[in-house]
Amino acid sequence: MNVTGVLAQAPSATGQDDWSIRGGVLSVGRPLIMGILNLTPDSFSDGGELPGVEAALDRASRMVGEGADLLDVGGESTRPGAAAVPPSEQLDRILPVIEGLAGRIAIPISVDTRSATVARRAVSAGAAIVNDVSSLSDPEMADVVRETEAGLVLMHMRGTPATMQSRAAYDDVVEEVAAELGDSLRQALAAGIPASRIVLDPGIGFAKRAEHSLALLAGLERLAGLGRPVLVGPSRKSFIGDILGGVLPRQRGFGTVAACVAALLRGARLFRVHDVAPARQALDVAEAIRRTAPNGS
Ligand code: HH2
Repeated sequence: MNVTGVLAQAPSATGQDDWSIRGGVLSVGRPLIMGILNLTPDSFSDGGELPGVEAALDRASRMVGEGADLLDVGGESTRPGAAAVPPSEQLDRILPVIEGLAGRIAIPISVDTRSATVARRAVSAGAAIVNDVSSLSDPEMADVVRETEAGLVLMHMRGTPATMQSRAAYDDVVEEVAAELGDSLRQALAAGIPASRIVLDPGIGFAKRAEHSLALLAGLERLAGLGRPVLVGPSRKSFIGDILGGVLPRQRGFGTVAACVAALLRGARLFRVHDVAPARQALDVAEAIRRTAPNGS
């Protein structure tokens, strides 16, 4: 299937630098950093690090101070093999923090969930974006996003976190992910969600082996060609550990920064990371170099 230009736009077309979210518009004219706030006991790199609301609010304030543009709040780990967490449990984890953040920080909050129930409650509590790693698999999710006017991250995955690694088989990973993300984009548009509210994510590590994640990061221009800004989430993921001889997730900070910079130079505009300060420095410097290059890329 030919998915080039689903929106009939060249990558630089007017409007592609803007992301409409609930209550405003974010410009991706500069690289945007989405700081990760995992309120989970079992996330692959930082599970259990933020045991109470105060610890979470402190971490959030620190990330804002370090230059985060968005905060992504999640109550469910989606690491390979993880089981789904019931909506009520996700809400118990995230709502007090979103409510606390809503009056305390000036940057938008996204909610990392596959559940429409969780998304609706989170947006009511102050979230402005739904980050759905399952790309609208919950039949109610498109309605929630349309009705609340939230921004939407559509991420590529096959199956569920519990099953996805058995489906990491591709002949041409870049073309297949572009086609499948294009299908998700069309589904969202058909459900009445405006293109201006959507960003696209190749789903690094989701139904991907290390070679697939590398190929996708190297081939991001193809995804940018779908006509919406591209977000990447390489932070601390296993492909970095594989390259570096098995270093543990918390020691993958420099590798994460390298992946973000490489992704920026291939067309990504949003970066989901655990460690905001190094990503901020690296991306601002890389962006300045990119803009100075003779062809601006
Ligand atoms: N990765 C994770 C979770 N959510 N969302 C988007 N849009 N893109 C990603 O790559 C992405 C994501 C997994 O990372 P993490 O939150 O650190 O781990 P866990 O799922 O174990 O909580």
